Amino acid sequence: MREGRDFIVPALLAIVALANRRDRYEPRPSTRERSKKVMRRIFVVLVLAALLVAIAAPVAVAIKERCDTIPCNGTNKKDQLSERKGNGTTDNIRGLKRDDRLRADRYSRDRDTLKGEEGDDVLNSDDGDSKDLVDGGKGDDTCVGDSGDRPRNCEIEVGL
Ligand SMILES: [Ca+2]
Ligand SMILES: [Ca+2]
Ligand SMILES: [Ca+2]
Ligand SMILES: [Ca+2]
Repeated sequence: MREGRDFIVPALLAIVALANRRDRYEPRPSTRERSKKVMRRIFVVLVLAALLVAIAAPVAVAIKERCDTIPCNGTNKKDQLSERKGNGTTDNIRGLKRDDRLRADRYSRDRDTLKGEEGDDVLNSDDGDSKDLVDGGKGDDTCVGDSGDRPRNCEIEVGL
């Protein structure tokens, strides 16, 4: 999607340049022809403006941050979320769709829940305690944790 957008803007600029191009050998147009041309140009500009507005419409952007809420939800893009600060802070993090990285390995003595949901996720509850739940959901998921943490739907389990 992003690659597509990067391509669209230069393409639109090229179209504008073409629309504004003057043929050097063109005979001088009559006033009527000129006003026709101007109208056509205005139309092209309006269409392009509408397209640009559509492209610039807000879309969900993947989240890459430390959570500050419970539950802490990602987006339907590739998110990287880590647990809230502090030992004993219970977290509940969901990646939603796409391939996410969810981390609850920094603080311990808590009861964290990590849910990857759709996509190939990497979940980490390797915080030294054995009270966490890691659930990969659909997809090929990798779960890293402590012996005693509860793995669900993990295709690859490390330390669990
Ligand atoms: Ca936590
Ligand atoms: Ca996601
Ligand atoms: Ca753990
Ligand atoms: Ca998953």
